[in-house]
Amino acid sequence: MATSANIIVGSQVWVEDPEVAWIDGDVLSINDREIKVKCSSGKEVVTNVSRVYPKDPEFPECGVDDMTKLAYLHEPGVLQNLKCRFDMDEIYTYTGNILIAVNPFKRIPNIYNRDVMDRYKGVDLGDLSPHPYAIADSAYRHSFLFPFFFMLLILIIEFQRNIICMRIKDFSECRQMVHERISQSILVSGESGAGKTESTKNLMQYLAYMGGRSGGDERSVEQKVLESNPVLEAFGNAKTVRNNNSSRFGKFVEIQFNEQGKISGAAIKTYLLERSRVCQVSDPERSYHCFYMLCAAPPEVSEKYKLGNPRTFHYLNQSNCYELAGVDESKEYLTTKQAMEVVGISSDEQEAIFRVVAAILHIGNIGFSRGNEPDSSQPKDDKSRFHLKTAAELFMCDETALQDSFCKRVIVTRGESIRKTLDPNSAALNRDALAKIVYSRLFDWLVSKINNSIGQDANSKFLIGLLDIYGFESFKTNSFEQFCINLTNEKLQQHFNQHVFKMEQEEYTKEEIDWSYIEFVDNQDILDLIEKKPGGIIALLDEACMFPRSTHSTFAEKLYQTFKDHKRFNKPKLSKTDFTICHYAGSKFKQQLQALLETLSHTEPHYVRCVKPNNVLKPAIFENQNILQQLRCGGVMEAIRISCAGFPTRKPFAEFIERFKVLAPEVTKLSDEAKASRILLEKANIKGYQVGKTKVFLRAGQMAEIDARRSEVLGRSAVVIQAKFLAYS
Ligand code: AOV
Ligand code: MG
Repeated sequence: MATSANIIVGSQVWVEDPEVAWIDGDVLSINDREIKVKCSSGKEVVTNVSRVYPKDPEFPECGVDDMTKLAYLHEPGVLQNLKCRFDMDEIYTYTGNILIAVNPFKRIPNIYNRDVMDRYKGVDLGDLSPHPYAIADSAYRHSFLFPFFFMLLILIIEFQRNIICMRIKDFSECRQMVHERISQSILVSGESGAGKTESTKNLMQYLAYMGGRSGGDERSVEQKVLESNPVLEAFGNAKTVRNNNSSRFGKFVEIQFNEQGKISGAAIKTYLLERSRVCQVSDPERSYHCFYMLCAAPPEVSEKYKLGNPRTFHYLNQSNCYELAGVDESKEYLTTKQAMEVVGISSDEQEAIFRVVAAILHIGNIGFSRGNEPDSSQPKDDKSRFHLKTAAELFMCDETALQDSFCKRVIVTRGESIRKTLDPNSAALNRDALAKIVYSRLFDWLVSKINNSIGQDANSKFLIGLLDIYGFESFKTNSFEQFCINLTNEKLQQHFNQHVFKMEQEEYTKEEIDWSYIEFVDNQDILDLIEKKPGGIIALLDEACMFPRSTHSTFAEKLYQTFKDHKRFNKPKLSKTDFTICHYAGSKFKQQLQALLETLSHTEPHYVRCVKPNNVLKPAIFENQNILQQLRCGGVMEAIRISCAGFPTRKPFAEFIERFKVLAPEVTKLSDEAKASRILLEKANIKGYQVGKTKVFLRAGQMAEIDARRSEVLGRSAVVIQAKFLAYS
């Protein structure tokens, strides 16, 4: 008794399971729409036939390296494939031209080195096993396929916390240089700890290798670019609950190339370093790595800075976490110094940097008690006075001036400045504010120092931009920062939606191709709610800021009134000032964001989607539910569906005819290119293709078929080593 085309009693199927998402089993009986399945766990379940998927009885033992090769393309199939590859340490899998990277949480030997880079050099995407090198190679080579230069962008987008503010330099100029050519971009995304930074480093490593000069000069531009990573990570990364090495800043690296395709300069811009972490850490997280390294430095160093056990410092001991498994902080200190050396930071400068880092720890230990006058404060005891003195020495400033900066406030009125004393609480807040500002200025100084040392090539011929930002954020208390961060993510998600979904559909429509539209989640309404002029939240906030009497509650009241019927806007029941926006996953800022999106809209994107297999950050644990959630949120499932259901491979008639004219040389005499293309397709015995107004549209895998025919005709080996399922337009 058959219920649907391919499920009968005895069939192997997948059924939903609350624990493992999908479990396999055999169909025991079918009764109208009800189906009884004996699961491989031994459990018997009865479910509706619409909730059961057929399982591929011929599923290859080692899976497939491209999802588009799956015989049955559905969620359980995708999950089974990722899992069986993950179990064999095959962490990369294509879905068409999207690279899915599952974080192994362990070093997989011999997959990132010079030999491997050599192998990927100049090889078409899909001809070798999936790898970030293949993505970087195809992007790099595209710049040379087209004789004149274009801009290449690599974007890292994450789905847990996210920041964006950037300016794409001279983009219009680049546009002119590229003429009609389409720029390339690689978008790397994933939640915190999914492996975005590691993936970017792999992409950078490959680009540095391709764009590097031979000779192996330790201080070449590409070496400096690569070594900027450990330096920035030492000062801008920290252990969080989600990632032991979480990037706490946004970063845009623009790599400049000369005519020969060699790296000739680079510019690094950083955004919104998380400042609060300097003086506030919650268990089991840590502050920035540099603090712990410096405490673990050789004794002569830590003595010079009067440091020691990190447990003795208030800024570090609010959390019980001091060590990182597998990390030797004293070694990290030396490694960081070496990297600083490579990027051009002199020993004197290193000394100055570490003095500031140490001084911050010391000021954190200054406690305040009430002073002699009412509402005044002073260091509370000898210990506090010792730390104040040490901090002043390290900062090389006057001790009294430093104390005043905590305990007094200068109020400037018309032409007059008045000093007001502060109570102990306010003094402590002042102290923390100073620590945060000094640290973030130190970070900015480091970045500008690295930039000066690497140098800019004003005459560069093309650029490669790498943007490493952090994803959707949701904390117990969410401020304006999170609002901006999440708005950015929405915009980037929209970009992804647009490219993978809207563009596909628009292209089909433009080419008048028969296409049953697949619905996708459109987040335009959220963006309108926030950004629309006039009337959006930001416009209302601007307005509120101009009224001196505005308060949190008057602003909130205005929002409640304006958006009371908006389906994306909610007022929490008991609050008078909070509001919620239901957005996809569940900051100058705007102009910069606009510039990024403008740039992106002119690029041909490639995607790397990083997946975090578990929340305990351990190898060999593959949590189905968790992974599925990431694949769904990031739009990967829809992307797979669209690219496979549709016609992922497309070629303009002229290019298609040029490539395959050997199959029927007479077609070159035809003026009707569509007809000529049809003849070639018939000759190659291709079924189910579509011919649009200007392009040929092929189903996944068909390009490989025609290529095989062409090889046969050319008398070459007809064996296609590995089918390539996505050709570039
Ligand atoms: P993220 O950039 O996505 O998080 P990372 O790139 O820092 O995540 O990766 C987190 C950790 O996972 C790394 O420190 C490694 O231990 C491990 N890891 C990731 N990719 C690989 C790989 N290919 N091979 C081996 N280990 C890997 V955040 O910066 O928190 O969003 O803001
Ligand atoms: Mg990161």
